[in-house]
This record gives sequence, structure tokens and C-alpha cells, in this order.
Amino acid sequence: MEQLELLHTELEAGGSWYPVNCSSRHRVAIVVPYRDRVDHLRILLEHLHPFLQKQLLDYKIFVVEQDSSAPFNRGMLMNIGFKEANSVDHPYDCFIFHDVDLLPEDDRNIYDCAEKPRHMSAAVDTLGYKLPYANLFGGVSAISRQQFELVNGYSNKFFGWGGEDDDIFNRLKYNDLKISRRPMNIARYKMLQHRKNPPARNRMKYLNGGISRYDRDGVNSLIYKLTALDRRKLFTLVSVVIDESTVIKVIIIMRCGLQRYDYTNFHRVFEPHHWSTGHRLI
Ligand SMILES: [Mn+2]
Repeated sequence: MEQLELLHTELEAGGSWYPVNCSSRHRVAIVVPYRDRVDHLRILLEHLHPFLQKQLLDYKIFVVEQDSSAPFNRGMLMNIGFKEANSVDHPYDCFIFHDVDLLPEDDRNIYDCAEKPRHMSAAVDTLGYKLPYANLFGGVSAISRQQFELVNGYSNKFFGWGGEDDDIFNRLKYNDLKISRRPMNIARYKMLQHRKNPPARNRMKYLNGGISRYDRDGVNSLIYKLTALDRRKLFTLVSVVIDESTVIKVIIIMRCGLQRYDYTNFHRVFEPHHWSTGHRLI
């Protein structure tokens, strides 16, 4: 990683870049959910910075690390990336939610947002460059800030592998947002090999009952401990501890109406001294 840092003198602190000779149409936040895959992260960063710069995007890469023993919660990490990115900088127009193990192969696969949310990784090499099912929205996806807020982001309930991507597809559909894809010869990705995570418990239950939670389980109901917010050379690191039972409980309390939480102002106003690697409870 240090060697890669030395190569990228063009980057601003926190892993951002913008073209000097023109102004980009979008400010794009790339959000990468992450835990314990440093080899993949290095390969992704090595690939993505030149790729995004060729596209003349105004972008920053946020790596959101789950720093706890709880099962990996991809959806909640995306929500946290959305919140933290919009807190530390001017709100971004466009979000690319990006798995750490997918490398875009075609420069024409522009990382921007449009009227419809876009499923970017339609053609993955390990799946024979074929779309496995029509409603797939996992891997890499592009959603504008407005679209993401409209659907209340991802569900926070999916601890472990699977379900959260199908749930956000349902949320988009519920809000009459049809998804788009680029042609299969452009939306091509190489997948890095890894061991599979255990599937999420209760993921079918949460998926089937999802509709009753859209308004209260998502980016408006985040509970986590921020353990680092760190401007690295190649990316901004957001490290969080997520407690599974707390996350589940908060949603139950909200459903029962026993206690009212005002989540609209849940996040702090950004002040520069909040940059730290120390422990801090939100
Ligand atoms: Mn994967």
C-alpha cells in the first residue's frame, strides 16, 4: 500500500481527485464496504484511481470498515458511508456503492448517476459475463443522493451474506424507480477470488417483510460507534463498530412506538477536529 501511495502524487488527502481543466458534472463518492481484505483493497485502488481519472470525474473514495466481530453488514456499511461522506464534505450528488472484489474492465463504464439508479456490474467474468437474474442490484451500483434518500438507503438488518441487495431493489421498485444497466459488453467486471461469507440468518424473512420497515430501517436509523475517520492518501477510512443486537433492538423500539428517536439530526455537524483515529461514541 505504501508503494502505491508514493505513485499517486496527484491525489488530494483522503483519496480524492478532480480535473483541473474542466468541471465535472457530478461529485461522486465511491463507497467500498470493507473488512480484512487488504490485498483486494490494494488491487481495487490501484485499478480504480486511474480508471476514474480517465473519466474526468470529481471523486473521492470512502472505505467503510466494519471493525467488530459481528457478521459483516454490507447494507449498513453503505448507509454509514453515505452519511459520513455527506458529513465530512459538501453532500455528494452521486454514490457508487462498490464491492472490494470487483474491477471494472471497460473505460466506457462511466461512474456517474442518472435519472434511474444503475446496476453497474451486470457482466461479471466468474458468472460467464451473464446476468444471473433480472432484479440483481448487488456488486457495484450507482444511485443519486436523492434516489438513495427517497428509499431510505439499505436495510440495516442483514448481518451476513446476501439479501440487502435484493431488499434495496424492492425499495427502489416500491418507489417507482426502475433500474438501468449499461450494455453487457460495457458493464464488464473481473471478480477477485475469495472465500464466501456465511449467509445472513433470517435473510428471507427480512426480505419478505421488508416493506413494513422501509420508512424506519435504513439511512435514517443508524446506530454505530465511529472508531476512526482518517484521511489516508488513497482513500478516506471510516471505521465503525456495529453491535448486532443494538441495531435490531432500535428498530423494534421504533416499531412499537415506545420511544421516539429523532434521527434527522442524528449526525453531528462536521468540525475539523473530529478527524482522528481515536475512539469516539456517536
Ligand atoms: Mn464478493
